[in-house]
Amino acid sequence: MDKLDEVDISRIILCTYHERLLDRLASDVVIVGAGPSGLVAAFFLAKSGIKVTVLEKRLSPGGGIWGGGMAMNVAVVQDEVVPLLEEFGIRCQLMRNGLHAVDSIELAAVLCGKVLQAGASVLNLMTVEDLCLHHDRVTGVVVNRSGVFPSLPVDPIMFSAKAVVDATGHEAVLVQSLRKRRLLSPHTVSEVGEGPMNATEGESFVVDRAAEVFPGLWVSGMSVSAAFGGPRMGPIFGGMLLSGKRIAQSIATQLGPSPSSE
Ligand code: 48H
Repeated sequence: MDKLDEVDISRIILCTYHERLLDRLASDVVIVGAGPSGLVAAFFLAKSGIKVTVLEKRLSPGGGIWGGGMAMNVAVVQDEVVPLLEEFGIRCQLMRNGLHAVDSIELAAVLCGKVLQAGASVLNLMTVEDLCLHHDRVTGVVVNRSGVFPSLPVDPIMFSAKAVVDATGHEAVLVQSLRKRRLLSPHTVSEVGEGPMNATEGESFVVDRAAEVFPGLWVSGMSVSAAFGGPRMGPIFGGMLLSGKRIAQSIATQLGPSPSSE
């Protein structure tokens, strides 16, 4: 093996990463949270030629997928989701009553790979701490390094986008940031957050109600329940995947056929 230059290795990381970071300061769509709904949304947006950047606060993208139910790495999905899994090349096994078992690790790993191959960029260890607003419209997100925020007095930077998706799961971080400033109409959002478990209603809710919650801010996945007061559904993931697909279609329609990025 040839002699390796340790500084070259560091130089490659620095150049590649910072080139990517600079390119991603302006996107068509920023998705906050790389759970099942955020990843599926990113895939379909990127596939239709939209410049999409996913910001994830943890080291590993995948959100709640890895843990399946109660840290048993099996994800359950319903019949309607099988064509979507087939599109990704993810295997599933029919178990009973229209319910299928999927290996959580395969689900998370394949989704991540497909998102990148479709052209989206995923930046991990990025904590979105706030939104940027201009003239009552969300124009981007305020981001700090995970580990830095909130423990050190370091100011964040900003990533701009024409549309921002809150896909942060139960926390609904961006919805909360508007809610606490009383910027969301009590007629459109719930004050109390998600409701008790009802798998059937919860699964339909996150798909049917995935929408723009404030000009420029969209919700998908569990954030939909948290925003509009829908039931939680427990460890079933079909609704999350379909919610991500639905929001991608709605955003693509709003942005138009050939969005331009600066
Ligand atoms: C950057 C952030 C921030 C932040 C959080 O929780 P997720 O898996 O979200 P969904 O909606 O795609 O899927 C929900 C599902 O996993 C689930 O919890 C279900 C079905 N529960 C049912 C029930 O009854 O309990 O992923 C959200 C992602 C995670 O990776 C977070 O780390 C990330 O968002 N995130 N990223 N900045 N401020 N906050």
